[in-house]
Parts: sequence; structure tokens; C-alpha cells
Amino acid sequence: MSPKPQAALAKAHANIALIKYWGKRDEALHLPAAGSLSLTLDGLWTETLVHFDGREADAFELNGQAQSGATLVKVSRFLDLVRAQAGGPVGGAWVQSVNHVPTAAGLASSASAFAALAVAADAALGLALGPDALSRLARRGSGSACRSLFGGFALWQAGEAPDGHDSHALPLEGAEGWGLRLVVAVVEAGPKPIGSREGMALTAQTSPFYPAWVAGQGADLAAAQAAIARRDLPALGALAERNALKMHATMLAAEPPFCYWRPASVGCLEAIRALRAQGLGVWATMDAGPNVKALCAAEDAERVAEALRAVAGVEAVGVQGPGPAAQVLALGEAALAGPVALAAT
Ligand code: 2P0
Repeated sequence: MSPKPQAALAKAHANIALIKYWGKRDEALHLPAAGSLSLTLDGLWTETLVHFDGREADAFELNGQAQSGATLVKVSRFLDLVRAQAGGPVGGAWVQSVNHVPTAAGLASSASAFAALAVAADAALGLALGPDALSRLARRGSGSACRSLFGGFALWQAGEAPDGHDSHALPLEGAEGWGLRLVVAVVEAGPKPIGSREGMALTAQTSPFYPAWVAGQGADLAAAQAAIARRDLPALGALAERNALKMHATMLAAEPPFCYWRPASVGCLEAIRALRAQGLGVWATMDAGPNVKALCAAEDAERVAEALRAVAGVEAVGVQGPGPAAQVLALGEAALAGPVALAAT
């Protein structure tokens, strides 16, 4: 009988930070200058098959397309980190990934992608890394990926150690049971001024507001955790909105300055303020792009979605709830069927 294939299929969901990660204390190890806090989303995820089949060089297929160049190198370097943790020599791998984070939605898929890759590679080699180690490993692919290991709320503790052993995410209780929703408005995108990795580095190097941003993160994280513990949506929403605006303010003061907002982003922020003035509990957050995400209660989500759909320049609106932790879907022979293909739309 042939040996069991060293293969695993894993799934990880995207996350959106309510208290943001923006700035590193170590660029190579992806160690953040401050902690962050996120909500994992139910409707956006990545499925990844890793099969260490002994091939000479790693191969990577994304959404049915063979990848080469920098994308393949990134995956291969990441697999080197996993191979280094195996007892003996491990050959190359076939990696097949499907992103159910629509590219058209302009939402970052690197968090779910590296979390799924970490979980699949670990399971394929039978390393049985625990949640902390898996979160640390995912962080090495992309910082925010360390939060996608966990369902619901996740807290990425910045840590202090130079080697990063204390810089990983932890699950935070309390996302379920109070009907939280994140309404995602996809805004027509112009060319992105700068990638998030370069953007946060430029901010850290040049923005006079950066030290104040980092100094305020501890208080925002503590207040957000307290708001979650008492299920206080107005407090959590207000903190999240202000935290996102503070992050974007650091970029406006960078040298050269940059801004991810588009006219429709401002339209969404205004629409959210108008709903709030009418008494609705809804708050905005934005990441390194023009899309706007609105935090609200489930019973208000449709009204918020409707208001955001009416904003000029908004291309699509979707409603997300809290999502589950990353998980292994299949092992060995059963994993070789690979990820579920994207529905043709
Ligand atoms: C976040 N972002 O907390 C913040 C808010 C963007 C704005 O994490 O260089 O792709 O791989 O560690 O994780 C995007 O940055 O950066 C991000 P790297 P990453 O979600």
C-alpha cells in the first residue's frame, strides 16, 4: 500500500480590524508596534490544499491560475518556515488555493490566505502546532493573518520579544449572541496609491502623528475589550470609527502624504453619520483601501445596506456576521480533491 499522502485542505475566514494594525517594530518578522483587535467574517474565506508530494520546486495555483514570480516566491518562502519545523527534510509542495473573497470586492485576502496556508501546511506534515504557534506562523506570511486563525473577535497582542514569540493573536469571547453585523460597501477603486505594507512603513518613518497613534493604541484596545465584555455596541462602534480615522490621519501627514479614500468613501461616511443622526446605531471603519465597512446590529443591517447602496460610486454592498475559526477540512487522500471551485459569476 502506498503511504498516506502528506496533504491537507484547510479553510480560513477573512477578518476586519476594529482597532487597527498600522506600523511595525520589526519589518522582517512582521512584529507590530501595537496590538490590534478584529472580527472574523462569516461570508469571506480562503480554501487551500497543501500537498508535500516531493516535487523539486513548489507550485502554486490561485483561483485556477498557475502563479509565478513574486506571488510564488512568497508562498514558497512561507513553506520554508513550515519545512524548517519538520523533523527531517521535506520536499516541494503543490499548493492550490481558492479565494472566496471576491477580488472585485477589493477586500484584502492575504489574512485568510496565509491563515489557511499555515493550517493546511501544519496538518499536511502532522506538526500539530498549537493555536499560538499557528497564529505566529500565519503572522510571518502577513501580519493580519495571525488574527484569522480564530473565529469571532481576535486580539493580536503586539508582544515585546525581539524574536516575536509573544506576538500572536488570541481568541476573545463575546462575538456571538448580540447580533453584530458588518455591512461592507465596495467603492469604485482608482489605482491604489500605495500597498499597505509600504504605506505603514512610510507612515512609521515620516508621519509626525505616528508616535501619537502608537501611544493611543493601548487605551483603545482596553476600551474595546471592555465594550465587548459588556456588549456595548455604541461604545465599540464609536471606538472603532475613531480608531480608523486616527489611522487614516497618520497617512495624511506622511511624507509624501497619501490617502486611500475615494469620493464614494466620503459619501459612505456621510451616509453613516446621517443614519446615526436619525438614531440608528451604526459606525464606520476603513482599511488600506477605499471600501467602507459599517458596524451595526443585525436588525439594522438591511437599512444600513440600503443607505450605502444609494451612495454614488458604491458598486456592491454585502452583509457579514461573525465567522468561525480556521479549520482543517480534510487530510491525506481525502484532501487531494482540493478546494471547492469558485462559482462562475
Ligand atoms: C488591519 N491592515 O489591522 C490593518 C488596517 C490594513 C489597515 O493589516 O505587511 O497585509 O503583511 O503585515 O497584514 C494590512 O496589512 O500587512 C492590515 P503585513 P497586512 O487589518
